[in-house]
Amino acid sequence: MIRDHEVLNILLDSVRRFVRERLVPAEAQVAESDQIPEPLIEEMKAMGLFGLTIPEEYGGLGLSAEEEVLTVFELCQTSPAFRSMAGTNLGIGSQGILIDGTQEQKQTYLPKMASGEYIASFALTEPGSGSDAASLQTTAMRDGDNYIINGTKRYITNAPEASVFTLMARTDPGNRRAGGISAFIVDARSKGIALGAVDKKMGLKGSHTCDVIFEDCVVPAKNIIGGKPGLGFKTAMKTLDKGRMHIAAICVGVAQRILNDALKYAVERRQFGQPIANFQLVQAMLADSKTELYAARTMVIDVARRRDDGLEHTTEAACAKLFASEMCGRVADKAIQILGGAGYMAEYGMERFYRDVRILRIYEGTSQIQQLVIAKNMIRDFAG
Ligand code: COS
Repeated sequence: MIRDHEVLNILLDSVRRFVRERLVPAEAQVAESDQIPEPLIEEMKAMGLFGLTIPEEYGGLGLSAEEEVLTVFELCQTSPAFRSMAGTNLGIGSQGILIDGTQEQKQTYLPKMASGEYIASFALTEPGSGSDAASLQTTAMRDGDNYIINGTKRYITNAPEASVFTLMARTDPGNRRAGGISAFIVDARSKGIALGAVDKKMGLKGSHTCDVIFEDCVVPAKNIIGGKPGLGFKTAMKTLDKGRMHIAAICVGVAQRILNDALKYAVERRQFGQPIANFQLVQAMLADSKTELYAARTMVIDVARRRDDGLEHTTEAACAKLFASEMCGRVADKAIQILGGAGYMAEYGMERFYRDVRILRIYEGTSQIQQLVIAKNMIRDFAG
């Protein structure tokens, strides 16, 4: 749903310009230093990029899902590390509170996330619990008006920068599956929280992950999202429905940038006395990439419209994430092939994209988890 085309176009134009003039020139430096320069982060905050998805009443831009994905397409015409800096505030870090939080929780946390004053992180994955999220072992034991948290969370995006965690922990030790899990809002400065070393990753330099270790960390009981224990797994799953649509939009944006660069190279690079874009085997790679990119873009917009219309979209979000992330990997692979030797060399930047996009098929649910979600829902719907 696009509420006002004119207003949206102004936003899209300014994001496009910011990406072209400020972020693209900084890509190599960010990859080299593994750090996004502070002035760029401040500019992102000032543009409202940390609050795109947070409603206006809490200080955000309150974009509809369709407006959000169109904005993400633009924001991701550069290294996806930049989006990642704001990404947990836009998605998995804030959405649990937005979807299931109490009015007081929303009022306390969302304005600070929208402005970027707080960086929010989503702490679900553990050393022993990844795809099987319901098996998580971090415990939260009731103690008067508090809960005492113990356990380790792993690969937590933006944890080194986080002010607040949306944490999933087991409040009912007698229930080893989903129903025993609650979601908490945890202040990152709480006693009993330690951070592991920043992970050394294959790509996405400038975006940081690390372990978060909870040792007798005291969290007020009023910080359970929604106020009721036992609903945390569902909050996490609803958050991931939104997150998967968002990741699919990233895939479309980055794939578009990769394909633009590959096309430019193919038109400019000459071999056998002519541009390599004249050769049909190169054209086939360009055309196949364009076709599946268009298909993914169409899927993402459809999921967003379903979400805006209040329709069920768990299956469609999983389909879009599955297709778009696999598409992005294929487009990056073909782009390396089109660039040939240059594609393999760091100075051209394409090998960086190739490494960066690999995570898109893994986080917020691997491709195999998306397949499971899709098939499970198909079978459930068939049974009526
Ligand atoms: N929205 C609302 N509720 C949902 C839901 C959704 N999208 N998906 C599941 N639920 C509910 C189910 O309805 C069920 O509720 P009831 O017990 O009341 O029936 C409950 O949650 C448990 O669901 P289910 O039995 O399907 O859970 P499973 O343990 O089988 O796990 C998968 C489901 C595999 C899909 C889940 O663990 C998952 O998404 N894993 C990947 C985790 C992930 O993406 N990690 C990345 C971390 S962020 S980088």
